[in-house]
Amino acid sequence: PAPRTVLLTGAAGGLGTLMRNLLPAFGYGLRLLDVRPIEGDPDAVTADLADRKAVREAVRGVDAIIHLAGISLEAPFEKILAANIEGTYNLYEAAREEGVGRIVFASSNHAVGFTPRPQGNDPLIPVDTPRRPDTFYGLSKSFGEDLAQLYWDKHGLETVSVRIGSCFPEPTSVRMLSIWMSPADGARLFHAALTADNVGHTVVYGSSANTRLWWDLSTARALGYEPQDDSEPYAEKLIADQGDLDPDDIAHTYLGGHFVNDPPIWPY
Ligand code: NAI
Ligand code: 15L
Repeated sequence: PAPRTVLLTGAAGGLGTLMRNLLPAFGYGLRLLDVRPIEGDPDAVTADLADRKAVREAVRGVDAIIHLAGISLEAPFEKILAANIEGTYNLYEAAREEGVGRIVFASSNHAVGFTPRPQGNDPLIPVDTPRRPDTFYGLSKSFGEDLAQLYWDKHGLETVSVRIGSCFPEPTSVRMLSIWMSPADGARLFHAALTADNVGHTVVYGSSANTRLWWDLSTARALGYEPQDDSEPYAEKLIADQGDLDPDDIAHTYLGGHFVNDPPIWPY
């Protein structure tokens, strides 16, 4: 049966806020969790993923989990270790103990961020391209994908790992023209990931049907995802304002864009 009750971790964040507004229209009842309080939802769980007891209580009784919580940019390794690596482990352990059947994991393009972006007639990047993290952050997403594989092989806990491009209301850079996922397409993809049969551990890229797409959406489409949006209407203005991608600029050369030389400056 399709999941009805879904735990949304990271619900106070940018993507979490978009999804908690969009997903109820698909019929889900959402339980929200974040380390930051969520105004307007007295039932939201305010807890750190480090708090195993709180995490276990939060997963109890849900049909599935959308796991967005964590540090979402480059940061010092110790911070990434606690929030993204140990935090994701704590969530998977809680899900296993409570018998939750499926997790949709917010992986990232930065798990493969040091892959050269396609140019000219180069083929789209497939999901089985070797992982090449561009940051400690991307490394934590690579870990999350491996953790998901382990929990499928060993415990039968299913995951769809979504290597999200950039999910914001509008694309704001030339790179984002290639990797943008509109919030509406994001909700469609999460819905497909929650409802497709027999996903085992499936890795997909998360983006809209962009004219300038860099990667292969076939595994996402195989879940039943049908993207409706394309960043192309934003292209002319963004390129006029910012200039086109420069093949000699390292920050324009790889899938991960500027992350390949971002310092670990996350402030928290
Ligand atoms: P965000 O930084 O706005 O939200 C992350 C949320 O996680 C925050 O509300 C934060 O309080 C919470 N959080 C952090 N550490 C926590 C912990 N230890 N325990 C409980 N909650 C914790 O990030 P955004 O953009 O909403 O991204 C959500 C997820 O999607 C992240 O995992 C990010 O890596 C991933 N992602 C997002 C992309 C995007 O385009 N927005 C692209 C690729 C991946
Ligand atoms: C990510 O993984 C980040 O969480 C998000 O904030 C964006 O920066 C996105 O990647 C991107 O690559 O643009």
